[in-house]
Amino acid sequence: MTIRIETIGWDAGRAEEWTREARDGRAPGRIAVQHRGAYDVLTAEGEVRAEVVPRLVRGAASRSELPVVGDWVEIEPLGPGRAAIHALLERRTKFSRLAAHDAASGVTEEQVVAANIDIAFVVSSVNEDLNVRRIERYLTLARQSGARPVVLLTKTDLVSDPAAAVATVSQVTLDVPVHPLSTSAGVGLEAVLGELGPGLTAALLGSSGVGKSTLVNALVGNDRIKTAAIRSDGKGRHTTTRRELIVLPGGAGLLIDTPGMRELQLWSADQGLEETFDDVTSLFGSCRFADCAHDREPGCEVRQALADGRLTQARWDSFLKLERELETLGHRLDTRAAAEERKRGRPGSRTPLESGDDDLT
Ligand SMILES: Nc1nc2c(ncn2[C@@H]2O[C@H](COP(=O)(O)OP(=O)(O)OP(=O)(O)O)[C@@H](O)[C@H]2O)c(=O)[nH]1
Ligand SMILES: [Mg+2]
Ligand SMILES: [Zn+2]
Repeated sequence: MTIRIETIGWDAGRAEEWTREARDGRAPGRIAVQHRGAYDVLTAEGEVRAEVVPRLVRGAASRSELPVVGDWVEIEPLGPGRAAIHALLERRTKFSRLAAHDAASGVTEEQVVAANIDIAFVVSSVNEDLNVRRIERYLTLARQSGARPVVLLTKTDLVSDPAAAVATVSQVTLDVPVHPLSTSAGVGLEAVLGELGPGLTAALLGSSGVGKSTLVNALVGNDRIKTAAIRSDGKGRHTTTRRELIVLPGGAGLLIDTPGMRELQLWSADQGLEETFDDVTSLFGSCRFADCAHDREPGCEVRQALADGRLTQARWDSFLKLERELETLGHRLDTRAAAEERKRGRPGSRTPLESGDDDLT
């Protein structure tokens, strides 16, 4: 089945990028699913199964330089339904976190969860799982991604006063839109579609069980993706086990469904943190001392804002926590860079790349 390649997100900028290099016999494709060692790739000629050529794997300094869902790649058709991936096109945006296996292994590695997304839907349910601190954490990475963040509050049918939940969340989202919805009741889906558009790609990001796949199915119009109820013993979480790029019917856009992340640890996101906490960081300029630590210094605007209620202690603590996490990550990255510097030149010292995934943390 052939499609217009614009349907899967190709645009004039990509066409221009494509012609900058000689690509005889090659075609553009977009990663839809990553398997162990292979990918499902969408092309104008249909879907193909493709592997990355060894040269590309060898040249990658880390796993984050290999294709992930949403990436545009250069493929060489190898016969019906098969292809080889030769190159990665420029990543315009990427939603990254600290890879989940790191705590155990001591490795500090970026995991690109989704690439080339235009919109980052931060999904949270409004019932007892609602946690504004977690939303701030997601927004920090969503703003850093380069995509436009939008918050979706699901399962409004489960609470008596959804407007109260929207109001609570809106206190920490600043200029980011917040849409309440109930997929079960069919309420709010137009607002989600309104954020999308032809050729635009949105990733659904959020904890397990908040209803990401249920929303995808509702927008696709059938039960494309398996979903499961959360039981009182917690079973029914982590239903989705892979990330998948899905083309919505009628050119409404593209969605990337992701497995719920139990723990979202920050990858480098100084800019994202600053923007997410613009109300906080904008106070710093009014402190009496330029190097104010916002602790006991006289004339501290942060302390003043905490005292007169312009800033809540919880939001200030949340900012400090995320800032410390980024600092720790920065130290780990510095240590890693120094170690790599020492190893440089020694043959065979590069960390071996594994394919496969580790979303289910
Ligand atoms: N009451 C209610 N339940 C919903 C709604 N949307 C989804 N659910 C239910 O929530 C449960 C989890 O939904 P999923 O779509 O599988 O959640 P998910 O976010 O994809 O979860 P993972 O794949 O584990 O990340 C299912 O039982 C859904 O039927 C809603 O709007 N209202
Ligand atoms: Mg799911
Ligand atoms: Zn201060």
